[in-house]
Amino acid sequence: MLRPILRLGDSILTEPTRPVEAITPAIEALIDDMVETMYAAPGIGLAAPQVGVSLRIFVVDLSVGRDPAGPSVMINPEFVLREGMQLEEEGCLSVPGFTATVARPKRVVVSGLDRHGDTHQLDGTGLLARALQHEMDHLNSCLFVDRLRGISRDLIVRKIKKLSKAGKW
Ligand code: GNR
Ligand code: NI
Repeated sequence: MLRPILRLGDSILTEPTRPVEAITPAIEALIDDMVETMYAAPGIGLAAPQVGVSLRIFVVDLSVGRDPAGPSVMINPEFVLREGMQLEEEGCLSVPGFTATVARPKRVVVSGLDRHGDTHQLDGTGLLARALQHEMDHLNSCLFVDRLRGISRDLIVRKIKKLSKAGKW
């Protein structure tokens, strides 16, 4: 089932997230919905707060469904390693229509549970490192605009406020 993606300004995106205590049928349904919603968007990642659920879960698939290996699911993820720095363009399904250059680690290793409750790690450089860091930020109430320096952040926030006043956000 597709779930609506919340946008910047929705308070759920900035609420603290809770760890998943047990992988119940409801959690499995949530994960299925997150994958379906990510592919439909289309996007390369999606975190639970983006669909209104304050739990520590994200999904990622750089191939947007083309890779037969399927999406990666991370439940209660933690950073194992962050190294280096990259500067690339980035967007977010919760900030549609806007992109900005964001400083991110060059390589990231994240450890968490898969949908069966088994521990697994994702080790990525480039876009995967960027996506992993971006989704971890969502679990910590942080959007890419929060990582921008003053001027470029203010510009995006001002434009969104204007859109919001016009009922177009
Ligand atoms: O689809 C997405 N593309 C993307 C591109 C560069 C850096 C991060 C991302 S994640 C984004 C989907 C999203 O908003 N996930 O939270
Ligand atoms: Ni995002």
